[in-house]
Amino acid sequence: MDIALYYAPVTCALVPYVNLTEAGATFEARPIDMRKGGNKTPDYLMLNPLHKIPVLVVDGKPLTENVAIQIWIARNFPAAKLLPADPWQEVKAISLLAWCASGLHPHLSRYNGPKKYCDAPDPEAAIRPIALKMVLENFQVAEDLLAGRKFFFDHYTAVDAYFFWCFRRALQMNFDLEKLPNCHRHFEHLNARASIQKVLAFEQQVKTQFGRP
Ligand SMILES: N[C@@H](CCC(=O)N[C@@H](CS)C(=O)NCC(=O)O)C(=O)O
Repeated sequence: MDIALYYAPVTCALVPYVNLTEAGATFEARPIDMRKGGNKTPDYLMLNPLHKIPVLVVDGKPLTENVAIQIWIARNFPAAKLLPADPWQEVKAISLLAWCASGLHPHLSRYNGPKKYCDAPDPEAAIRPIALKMVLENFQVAEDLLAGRKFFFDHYTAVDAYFFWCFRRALQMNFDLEKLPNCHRHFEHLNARASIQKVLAFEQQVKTQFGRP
């Protein structure tokens, strides 16, 4: 099986990179420089007409959307237990993956790029406080789920990497997250994991390659 992952630094492509690594999969990460429009070239648009990263290409066939990508990895590398074995717990995990993708990520995107969502004179002032409120409301759900727990489920699952990425983006945007000790603990614990350290090293390598600090 030939697996390629289209990846860009800082983006949610971190999640499949981590889970492919957790799965022990052999894959080629193909870095895309979004600042130079690498996700809008004709070749990339053939893979994903919506110019989003990540795309997973399996034996030449592109798969978009992080939720589907994580499920594909979990199904094809069952030994890694990236989703819980119990059927109910499995769909609960898929529910949390979908929540990261459609509940959390869009609010982070709105905070990060308000101009894309608002044509009022001062988009940052109009959008950011609302987006921040929505992110914090969502993080509170995670805070409750993570109370007294190392992971969202009994062991590491794909959900942990996805939530790690969401929380990392919020930290990078300097949100005040002081009132979320369980999320912080989860973040620090994940941060020490070998798969996360591997993607962070790769991210730095790609940034250097792209001439960024
Ligand atoms: N729903 C998509 C969202 C992916 C997404 O928004 N990716 C961002 C980076 S984190 C992106 O590629 N943005 C560039 C663009 O929209 O042109 C998924 O879950 O895979």
